[in-house]
Amino acid sequence: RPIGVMDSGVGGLTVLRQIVKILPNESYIFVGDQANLPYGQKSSATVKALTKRIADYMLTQNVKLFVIACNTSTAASLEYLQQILPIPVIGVIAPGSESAVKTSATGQIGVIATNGTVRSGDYQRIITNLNPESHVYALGCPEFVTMVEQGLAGTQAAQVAVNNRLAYFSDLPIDTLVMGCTHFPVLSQEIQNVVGQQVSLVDPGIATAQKVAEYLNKHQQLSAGAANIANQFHTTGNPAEFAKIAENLLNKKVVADH
Ligand code: DGN
Repeated sequence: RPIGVMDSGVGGLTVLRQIVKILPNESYIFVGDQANLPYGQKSSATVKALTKRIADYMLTQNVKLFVIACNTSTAASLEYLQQILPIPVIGVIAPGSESAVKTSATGQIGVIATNGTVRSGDYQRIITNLNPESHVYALGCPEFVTMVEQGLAGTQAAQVAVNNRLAYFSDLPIDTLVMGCTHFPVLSQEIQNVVGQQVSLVDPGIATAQKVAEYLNKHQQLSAGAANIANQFHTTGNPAEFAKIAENLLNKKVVADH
């Protein structure tokens, strides 16, 4: 049985690539809901309904586990889907928060995300629950999502936009910055360039992948060998454009359909 992974767009592939790295024998079904992107500006109820629709599709595909590889969807729908789905559901915010708390020496933690995720307060709440001494500075960076979807990572224009937005952190004492939107690790070079090497970047996809592996291992649901791998990529947007970005991110040939 495959693992289901969803996002509003290509961002979820940054989580998928971490899963593939540690679970190379698993099959995956990835859904990018690009027709409805960006999720970050929509109401929580709308995001919840969109995520539920994808979860229902995943159930028809008999997935063994559902990964919400989108912070905005995780904030809007994780608890709800965990209650109603017959399969385990793993989101990215708790793993990202745990990893931030482990990474930070000072407890001064920055979070960049969509406005929806910032508004939910989930990172702020989970991080300060884990370490009451910590302080979270959360900033919405919605334009980063568009840049990644347009394939602009690595360009001068992207660096300028990242410089402008992250100037917010220049006077803040953070030692750790959480990339709290799954699109953002695509811009990690640009982000690191602005905040400097003294700030550690956290990619929640890494801890999320570990959580997936731990769950499957514990429940003896790991796939046995590489022989039967069958991966599927679906987008509600343009399959050719999706595949182009996906190939860059995953470093392999990707065929996507609608
Ligand atoms: N990749 C999504 C996230 O992690 O929040 C959001 C992208 C979007 O739809 N704005």
